Amino acid sequence: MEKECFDGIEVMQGDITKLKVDAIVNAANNSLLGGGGVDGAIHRAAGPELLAECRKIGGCPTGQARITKGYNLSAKWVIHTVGPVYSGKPDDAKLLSLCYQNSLELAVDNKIGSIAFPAISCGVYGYPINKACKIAVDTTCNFLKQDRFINKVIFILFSSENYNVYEDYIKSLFKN
Ligand code: AR6
Repeated sequence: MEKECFDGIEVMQGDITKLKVDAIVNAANNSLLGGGGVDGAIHRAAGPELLAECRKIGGCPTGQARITKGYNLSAKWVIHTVGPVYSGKPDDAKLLSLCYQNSLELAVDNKIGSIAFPAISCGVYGYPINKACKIAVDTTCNFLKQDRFINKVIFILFSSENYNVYEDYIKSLFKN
């Protein structure tokens, strides 16, 4: 992994709803009608207009992404993506990688320069954080190598354990 692709990547611990970035990514479900975890937090912070806009979209397949406005959030946009429920099968990794890829593509299409991701699928959907972290970072790095429009990608982790996993993985890439 080349160092240059990490120039635009930042790892933070905290609450994604508080971030001042162009877009935050929501770990949604196929209905896009809200739920618990980060999805619930984003809908609470954005206000009811977010749910109203999501209703009009009519759902989202796993691995794909949809965009709405951010309403009461500091972020102008919310990109909703649906991660896989972890099953231990090879498709999990493909679908999780697609979540990052499709969210980043949607960001570029909408001229979004800064974007923040939570640990998609790592809560209720049960994806092991070590595996998910590698997919998140590798997919994003490969994307940033090819597309220069996005200048900042933040990975924001709720827990210190998950934050340490991301920090350790990124550090380990530089040792080689
Ligand atoms: N900011 C950043 N990260 C957060 C926040 C927050 N405010 N809140 C939780 N996390 P999860 P999933 C972390 O369960 O596994 C919903 O009900 C959390 O600690 O939110 O993709 C949807 O509607 C965890 O590491 O998403 C779906 O039904 C990570 O975000 C389902 O959950 C993701 O946990 C999606 O499950």
